Amino acid sequence: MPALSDVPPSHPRYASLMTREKVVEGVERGITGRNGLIAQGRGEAFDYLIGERTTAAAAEAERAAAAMLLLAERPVLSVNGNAAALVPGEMVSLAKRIGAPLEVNIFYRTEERVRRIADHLRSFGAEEVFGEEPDAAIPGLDHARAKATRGGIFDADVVFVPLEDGDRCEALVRMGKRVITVDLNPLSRTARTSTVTIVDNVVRALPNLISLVEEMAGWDGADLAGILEAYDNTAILRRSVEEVITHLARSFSPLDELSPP
Ligand code: PTJ
Repeated sequence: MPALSDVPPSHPRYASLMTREKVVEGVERGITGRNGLIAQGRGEAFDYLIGERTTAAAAEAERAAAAMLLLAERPVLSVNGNAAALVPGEMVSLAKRIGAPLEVNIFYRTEERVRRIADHLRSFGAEEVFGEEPDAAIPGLDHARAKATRGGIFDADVVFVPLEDGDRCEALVRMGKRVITVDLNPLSRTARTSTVTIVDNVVRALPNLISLVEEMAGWDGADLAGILEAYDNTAILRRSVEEVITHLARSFSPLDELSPP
């Protein structure tokens, strides 16, 4: 495969190749786990199925997520190896806009990788990064995966956790937290367990969320609460699956033309 610099921006798969390259770079820098490459591959496949765009259902979930983050009393943004490789500056920027800390919270935990991710976030201007000295455990998870920090995820009322594992997502919800996730697979356990599921690529979802939070920052609390009252995550997931079906049906006709008589 050619180096990224050899791929012209006009290449039809340029954005997707750039994203892939960032995850590879994350692995080389010890920020992203090797399993992150597999997760990215799965994500790419689902992104292809939705047409590599923010669907109407995802846009609605992003609006609900922005409202939930703005209404939260103790929001925390969780960062794993893939988010750190793909959207480090955006995570820091979103954290600043809503006055939330970040917490490094990784599935395949090594202390070295936690430290590298935290340093990486600080290099993008993050002021408050938890995760290097966990002092609490999320009930119902094994030791390494349970690690959390008081004042961070452990005490949060709303946790924004892109690309989360299903077990941990369920454990956070059991603790009474509202969980916002970004997951391109609308059928995953994480997608079905979360309070708000954004079925979008994290590289599109974060800039969208930043714009929405900026737009909605001055809104009345009652208007933000109204968005959440009207929000139905199961309906959003159903619509996300329908978007895949519609997109596939539309893409199928050119294949028909190619097939031999
Ligand atoms: O850094 P760590 O140790 O915390 O590990 C992070 C990964 C993501 C490797 C770990 O949590 C994991 O194994 O996740 P899964 O179970 O593979 O789930 C990842 C989910 O994220 C899958 O449903 C993918 O479709 C989805 N996904 C992958 N890339 C993206 C994505 N969703 C949104 N944007 C992406 N770029």
